[in-house]
Amino acid sequence: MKLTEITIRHLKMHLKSPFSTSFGTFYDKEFLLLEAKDEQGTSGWGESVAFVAPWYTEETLKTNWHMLEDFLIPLILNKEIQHPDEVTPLFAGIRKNNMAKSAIEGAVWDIYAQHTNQSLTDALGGNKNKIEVGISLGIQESIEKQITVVEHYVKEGYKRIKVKIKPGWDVQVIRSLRERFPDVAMMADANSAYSLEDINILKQLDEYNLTMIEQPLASDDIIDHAVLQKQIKTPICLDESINSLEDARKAIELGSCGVINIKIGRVGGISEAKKIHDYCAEKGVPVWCGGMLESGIGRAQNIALTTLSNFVLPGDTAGSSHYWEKDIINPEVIVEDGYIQVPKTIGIGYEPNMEAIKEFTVSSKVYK
Ligand code: OSB
Ligand code: MG
Repeated sequence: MKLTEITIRHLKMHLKSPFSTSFGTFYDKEFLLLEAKDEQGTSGWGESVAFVAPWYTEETLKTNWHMLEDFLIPLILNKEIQHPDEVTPLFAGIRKNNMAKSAIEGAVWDIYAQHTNQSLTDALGGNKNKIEVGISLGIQESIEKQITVVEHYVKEGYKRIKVKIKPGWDVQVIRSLRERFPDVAMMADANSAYSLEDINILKQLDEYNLTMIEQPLASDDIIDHAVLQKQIKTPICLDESINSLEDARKAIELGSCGVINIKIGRVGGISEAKKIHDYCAEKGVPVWCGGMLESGIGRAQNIALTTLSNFVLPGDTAGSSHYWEKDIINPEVIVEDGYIQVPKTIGIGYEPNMEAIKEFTVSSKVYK
């Protein structure tokens, strides 16, 4: 295939309820949606998961647009591509900017799946008909409210509950939740809010039978996480620290984590995500698919990725209606009893809803 035209759209979608983390609160999701067309007129879709502000990683919506327009699109337009695995090497001369790269690579995977007449799941070698789903819940204004919110999603059947923690909103919250929900699979995500100076807090969290503690320490650290992992029995899950297969290899060799959260955008695309998955499988390290409050396009890719066999823990791939009044795909992603049925149709398994996409588009530009 050859990409002959790429459209970047800036979308703004309102979140049904605000989402609060240790680094800030989201009220809306603004992101870049990318549509690539090849010489046969096949459209493939990709989503950049970069946020408006550099809170989670250094990438933002605007830096992504800059990278796409000035570097990545010129590198890929009209280049002959046999397989999506060729996209990452094509971008190798551009450092980092993984979320921008991933938006194009995802669209290439979509076109590739369509050209080879298969679902993205089959194109990736996935082998599940349904996937288990967990949910990530933001920080609430009181412990009572947090308990009420968790209870709602436990009742909906989500297979694992993740709560966000930050200094001052940690041990007491987890203790209260554990007392109320003694048997629920539960985990905490700190989004890098602690340091080794807080080891006493982290050791207290170790007492509540959490499935894992996600990214307690600095976003670029694997050394201190290794020190911490030796002192707590709860597996550490790395999110922000893992941006490539190389990062995963080093973290596992150092003993910095027992679990890895794989996000397609953070690692630069589906091919790299698959490589990390394969490496972790070989090393006996379980993985799961994280979320970035994606629209249906990114969510569809997450679902396909999760069908790979070492995605043994429930991901943060909640249903469309948890986030939005209306998603930008048809049908929307539905979670029932904590499962998503994996679509078998050709491509990403969901149709872009052009009307909804138009409604949420703030600006757009076509490159050819
Ligand atoms: O750390 O996993 C995270 C959302 C935004 C930024 C970072 C994270 C998250 C989530 C939400 O936890 C997962 C989701 O529901 O998409
Ligand atoms: Mg996280």
